[in-house]
Amino acid sequence: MKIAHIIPTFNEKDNIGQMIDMIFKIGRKYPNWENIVIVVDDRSPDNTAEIVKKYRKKYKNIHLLLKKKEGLGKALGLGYEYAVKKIKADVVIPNDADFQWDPVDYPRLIGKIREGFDVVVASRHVSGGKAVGWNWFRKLNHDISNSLLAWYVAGVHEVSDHAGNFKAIRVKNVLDKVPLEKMKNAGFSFQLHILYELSKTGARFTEVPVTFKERKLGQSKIGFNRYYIRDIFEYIKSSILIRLDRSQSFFKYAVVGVTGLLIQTAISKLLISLGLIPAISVSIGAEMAILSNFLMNNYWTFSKHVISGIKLFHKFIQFNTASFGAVIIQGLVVFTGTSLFGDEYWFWSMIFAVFILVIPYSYYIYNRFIWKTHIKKAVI
Ligand SMILES: Nc1nc2c(ncn2[C@@H]2O[C@H](COP(=O)(O)OP(=O)(O)O)[C@@H](O)[C@H]2O)c(=O)[nH]1
Ligand SMILES: [Mg+2]
Repeated sequence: MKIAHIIPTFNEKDNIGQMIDMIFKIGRKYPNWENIVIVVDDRSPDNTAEIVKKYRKKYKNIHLLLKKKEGLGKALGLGYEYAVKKIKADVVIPNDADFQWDPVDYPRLIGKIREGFDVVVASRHVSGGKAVGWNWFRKLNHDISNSLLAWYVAGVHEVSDHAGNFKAIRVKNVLDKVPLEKMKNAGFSFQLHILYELSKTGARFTEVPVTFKERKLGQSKIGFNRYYIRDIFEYIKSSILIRLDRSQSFFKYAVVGVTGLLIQTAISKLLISLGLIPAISVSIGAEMAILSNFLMNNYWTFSKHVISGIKLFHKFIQFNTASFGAVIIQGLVVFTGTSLFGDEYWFWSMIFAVFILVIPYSYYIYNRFIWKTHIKKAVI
């Protein structure tokens, strides 16, 4: 198994040598692993690169990529691309140079890859994981980016720790499907964006608890400077773009709903004009709309989770049952609305029921029970 360790560095001369030694030392215990270290350095003024060049004499499997100062995201993007295209690695493991994520944990991450997971995230937020030595500023910074932005705004729920660098990613059919060259993140929003891109490949995620320690030597790059402010804005922007990308299915679902309503109206009117009684006509119209909604949602809105064969019939029954829930909701709301405000309010009660209750209700049921789009999350 070819494992590419990607270490982005900016002024890490005191750490990088020890980090390289440690990665190879741990790797020696596993004869089937070929470990390769890729250091991506933004031409650090402290000459981190010179140390790496010295280490290249000690170990053959070290690659040094040098570039101008652009930020963590660009460095990681370049490292990932290099690992996939040039090294043709089986697994990629990014890590920081400063030992906050202890490299002794990497065999545990690989263990989960061997169990069949595709993305294994070293996590501070699963039972047994923690961060030590954080001041209020780092805590606030983390809570806003991780909980507020990544979880609630972006809606990335595959993992609970979105901000860290340390993880193991399978390359075949997972990382090699991610359009790395299109990722434009300069700063730490890369971490959230790559998780989202990986989720789109259908990857199986899991988290492994680890302790995030204090930096061994040197200084953190996080602090109030112009890069930090730029990175914060980029993080907010990324979170919103991810949410919009994910809500495409919601937009399609709304189009399907409106089409259904038109079909129901047209069929009901046609049958009434042919002499059928209104109650039966509207019922047939409604059932036709349900059928059209089901088929359009199956082949368009949720096309990535398409249902076919005999299951299609079974799901249609479920779908009809769920639609019946929507009928009940509307009936109850119209009953309450007209009892409170008078019969002439039937229309506004119905509109209220549809937009405030039925649309979210159906969308939830479809995602959760019919097309089961919710993520495959493993319990550890
Ligand atoms: N190449 C490169 N590496 C960076 C840059 N910013 C941070 N790093 C590296 O990314 C890792 C994490 O950065 P660090 O300052 O420790 O961030 P913190 O752990 O959040 O305080 C370290 O190995 C840094 O050297 C950058 O702009 N370019
Ligand atoms: Mg650090």
